[in-house]
Amino acid sequence: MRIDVITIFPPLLAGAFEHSIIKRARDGGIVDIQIHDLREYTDDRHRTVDDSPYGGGAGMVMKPEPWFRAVESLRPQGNPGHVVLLTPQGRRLEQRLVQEMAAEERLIILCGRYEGVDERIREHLVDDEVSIGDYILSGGEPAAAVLVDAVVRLQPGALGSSHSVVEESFSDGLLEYPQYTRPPEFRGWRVPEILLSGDHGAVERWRREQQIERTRTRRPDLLLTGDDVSETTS
Ligand code: 9D3
Repeated sequence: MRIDVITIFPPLLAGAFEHSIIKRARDGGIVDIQIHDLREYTDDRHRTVDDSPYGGGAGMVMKPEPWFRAVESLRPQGNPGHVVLLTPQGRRLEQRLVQEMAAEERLIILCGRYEGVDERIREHLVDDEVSIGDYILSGGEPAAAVLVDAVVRLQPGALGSSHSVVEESFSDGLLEYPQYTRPPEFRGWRVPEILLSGDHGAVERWRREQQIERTRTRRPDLLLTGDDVSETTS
């Protein structure tokens, strides 16, 4: 899969893709991620990407020309790619949407800034608009890091063998059970005895109960909708 991200702050994103699972996926040729500076696609001396809004009002609006030039230079005829604008007005990101994005051959992600982008960008350049949730960010860059991370880990081979895909397939959209490691007692707090018992059947049942109870108290919405956050496709 190929992912292009266009931003006025490339350094804000570069580090996000240089560690852990994304780094391994890039090094292994599973995904090709390229970050582009929007200002490289301006043509004036000041590398202007924004201007004041027609009709008046506070703040600045991102100009259309640099965005069109950037996207058009990234997709020579025949390899369109799915163009996604990150914006508070977009479709709310959830695992189902991540799966949809992960199935694309090519993603071109646009990170907005300022008060917004010229509407012609949405109408004539963008295929899809995505928000990562109802809170205010300073721009689309943190949202791009989230989207890329979620999409890359769904690419075949990205997770490697250390990741227990089988176990996750049983989670069925429930929250995880409590986990413990050594020591068996820390500052007087003991690990639940059942986990030390060696009774694997009892451990399984306890974990399942914990998952269901935890989901019921913390995220009852997950039980109601039947949404499945499992990472497996089978
Ligand atoms: C304070 C400005 N707001 C006035 C109504 C609108 C606004 C514009 C631009 C709010 C935030 C932003 C910058 N955010 C994003 O570009 C963004 C975002 C977000 O803020 N929350 C969740 N997902 C996303 S994706 C892109």
